[in-house]
Amino acid sequence: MPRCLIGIGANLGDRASTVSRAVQRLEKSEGVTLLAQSRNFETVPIGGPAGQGAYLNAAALIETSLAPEPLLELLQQVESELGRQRLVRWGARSIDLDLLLYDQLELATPRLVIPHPRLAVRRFVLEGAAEIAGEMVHPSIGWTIERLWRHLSQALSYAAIAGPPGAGKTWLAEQLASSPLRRCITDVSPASIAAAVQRSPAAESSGRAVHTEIEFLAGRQRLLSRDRWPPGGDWAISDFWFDQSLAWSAALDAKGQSAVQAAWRRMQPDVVPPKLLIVLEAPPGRDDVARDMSVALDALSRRPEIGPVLRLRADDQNAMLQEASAALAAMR
Ligand code: A4P
Ligand code: MG
Repeated sequence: MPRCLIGIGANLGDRASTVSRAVQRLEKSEGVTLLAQSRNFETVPIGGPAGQGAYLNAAALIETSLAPEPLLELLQQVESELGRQRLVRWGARSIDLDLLLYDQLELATPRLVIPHPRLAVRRFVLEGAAEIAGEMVHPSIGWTIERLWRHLSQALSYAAIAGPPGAGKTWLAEQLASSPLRRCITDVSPASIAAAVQRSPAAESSGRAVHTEIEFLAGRQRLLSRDRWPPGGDWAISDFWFDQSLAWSAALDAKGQSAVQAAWRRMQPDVVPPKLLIVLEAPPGRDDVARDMSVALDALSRRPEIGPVLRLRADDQNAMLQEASAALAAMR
């Protein structure tokens, strides 16, 4: 029978009592067996209206004969029995039950997305989940819950933004970095790259386009160098992604592509990898180049070593900023 991981959150009323009543109610439901329940963790509210009380968060592991949609209906039924009201997104609630994982299933319908899209970027979810289901694998990232949890504490607080031209990467990076302890890492300027390529004799032999891409890699390597990474601070956010050259190089011939890949492989060990990769999708109505770029970046972002990825639609800037800000706050 499928094993499912349920996230539990409460920040109104008698939180501990509501959490245990929710778990008892699930346990008694037809087709559900409770396998494990985590401790309760007190957490600061992330996102939503200011002034909310602290949350109690927990996780439960169940085995169930219910299909995903009926299981969601059961969770929502239990939420309403326990007084849940839906007034504003991320608003205070007596109880929130999220379906985090349904075995290895990946599903996206208008009503239900599995794995839960914010699972990998939330300390308040992963703490309880790691306690009872550390060995479960996040099917789209390919990492265990335990590894995702360790990543939150161990990775340097660096977020990279990737996306096609015109998606709003620089705007988003500047907005996210606009609080005191954060910094924005702005991409190398195309003009300085063009000047370097102009001066270089190597550009003649390898070809201007190839050489340009390798100069971009070298400039970004300097910006992201492990050796020069300042200690402490809150997030650093770059308006580029080191690996994006691998997408750009798709337009080159085979020889050019392997030259760019070889340069990427040589420099990559020195580069700080993002703790979070934010991928902006192509805004609607963009040209084919932007769409091809999006497809290539999406494929690169799904490689097994990448870790947590936040995919955002670029057509609503405020929604994009709200999602990304909440993710950065939830990963600290
Ligand atoms: N939905 C889609 N996929 C799922 C899924 N896998 N599990 C749909 C559950 N629901 C899913 O959810 C909105 C709609 O999402 C549902 O109708 C369902 O069809 P909701 O529970 O009605 O509203 P919500 O919870 O306000 O929205 P959302 O986006 O699910 O919020 P989250 O992501 O659950 O975040 N801070 C702390 N410290 N602790 C928390 O627990 N929780 C939230 C809510 C924000 N900040 C928090 C906490
Ligand atoms: Mg919810």
